Amino acid sequence: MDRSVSPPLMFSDKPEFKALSEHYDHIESKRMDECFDEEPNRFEHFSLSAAGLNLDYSKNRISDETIKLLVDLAESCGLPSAIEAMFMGQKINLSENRPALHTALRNFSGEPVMVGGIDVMPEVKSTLNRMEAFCWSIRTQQWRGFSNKPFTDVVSIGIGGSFLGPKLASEALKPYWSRKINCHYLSNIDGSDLTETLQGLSPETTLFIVQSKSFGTQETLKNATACRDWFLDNGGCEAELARHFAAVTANVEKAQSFGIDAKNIFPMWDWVGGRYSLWSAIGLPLMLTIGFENFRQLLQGAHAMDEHFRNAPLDQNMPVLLGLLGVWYNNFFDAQSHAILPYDHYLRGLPSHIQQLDMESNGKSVDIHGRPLPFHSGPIIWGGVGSNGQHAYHQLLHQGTQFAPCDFIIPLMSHNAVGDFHALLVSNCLSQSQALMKGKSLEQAKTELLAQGKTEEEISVLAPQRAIAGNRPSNTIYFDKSTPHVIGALIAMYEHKVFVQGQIWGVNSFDQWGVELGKQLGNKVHSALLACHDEASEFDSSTQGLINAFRSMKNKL
Ligand code: G6Q
Repeated sequence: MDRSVSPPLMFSDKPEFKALSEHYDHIESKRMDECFDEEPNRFEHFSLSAAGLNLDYSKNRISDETIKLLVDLAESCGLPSAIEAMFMGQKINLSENRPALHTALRNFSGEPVMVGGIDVMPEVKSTLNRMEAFCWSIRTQQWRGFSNKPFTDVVSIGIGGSFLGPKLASEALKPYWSRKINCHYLSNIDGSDLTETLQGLSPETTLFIVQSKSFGTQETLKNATACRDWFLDNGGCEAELARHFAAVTANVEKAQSFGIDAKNIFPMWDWVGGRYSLWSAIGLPLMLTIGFENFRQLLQGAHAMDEHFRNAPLDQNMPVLLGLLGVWYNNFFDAQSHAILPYDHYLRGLPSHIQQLDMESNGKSVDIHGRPLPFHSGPIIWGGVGSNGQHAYHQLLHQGTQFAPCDFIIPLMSHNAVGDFHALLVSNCLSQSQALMKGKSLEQAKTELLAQGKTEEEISVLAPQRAIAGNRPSNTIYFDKSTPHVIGALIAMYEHKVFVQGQIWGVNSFDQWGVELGKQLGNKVHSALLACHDEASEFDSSTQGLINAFRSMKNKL
């Protein structure tokens, strides 16, 4: 960044923001159901397909003018050149002085990607080849456990970005699992997670993959050590550790000093952020269960979305439109959260992954020039699988004082055709977005109550409680089936949506200083919990009081 040039205007100081604010005043009172009445082809008009995904964004509080003004805003915030800078490997992660190049991990274009004058693609490809060979030897049972039995279980040990993406993709692609290899994820520093994960596994047939970019994360190292102890205590021996432990890390030295054989260590690069690392060797446990070809399909789906994001005009660009719609609600309608609602059992992990991706990337209150933001940046991301959510938190979506735009996500075909189940699931999904949009008028509520024989007095109290305002926006993302290609495209689409928003708000979407602070503080409290005697406290009275409570319980055991 050239510090001699004064920083650009923040997005809220730009004339394009002012134009949108004025437009908001006109459109705010407009009802979407009226728009649908007035525009018979609104669905086709506000629909888009890319990389095997379809987006219906017609149930949004928008007109053509809204999209035009949002695109003007994106242009004035330099989005097109920022997209190019990311793909070209420029150091867009300014606070850590490095590129953010997850797109290189799924780059099938044949084009080089230069970092510091060196093409990273040969190393990316050779790592993928190594992963393929590793995967092949395990899946064809050439590589076996210490008692010569084939591997039946893989335990992935990692947390945060080294956990949520692979876990989501493993669950999403369960129909593609080889029946011979099960995949388990161990993340939390919680003896219960460890115990439950190892329950029923045999050291003879279990492969552990320690997944840590830094190889310095407390939870992961503790779990890895516990798994190694379990292996050694249950028939394994030091000499056989190399057969049963692999690692994915940027810190090869630390992995080796942990005891992992150099030939079983797969690289990570500093230009891949944890939450963007599914596409790297961090995807190894997934590859072991779904096979190399399906993993490649996942990468290709993501690459197809990358190509779309890089080349489509902004007003026909899926991640751009989703990002801009998010900005529209966040900064003009004052929505402070966004719900991710997959109607697919296999996609139940999607809200957690998108939550990390979005909140860790754009949960920032200072821009890349160090200026405090006078507006809201990343929203709270939450959600869960439908239709379960309909019987729970959807109430707030329909009638709460909080306003949360939603993404409904649904495959048109199920992997498990059971009677008319899928039609029922789809009908729940479609009727929810319809209900959010249309609501139920006070008049309708009154008519219903009248038909039930209620008195005027009762109706005046009950009808407002039963009326549903509607006009609540949602996107519907639908596709033929949850295939590896589609899942790759879907995850990449959200990655790029987050990038678009970060660019508009002017924040660095690729650092995470708050998460780093948590890692440092945890170690100090841990030492205090284990101390045998009181030392001068460096903690506030609440933290010290809680430490004391733990220690006195420990002393009673
Ligand atoms: C992701 C974050 C964070 C990270 C974990 C694990 O973008 O930086 O979630 O992935 O803290 O870190 P390691 O992979 O270094 O163990």
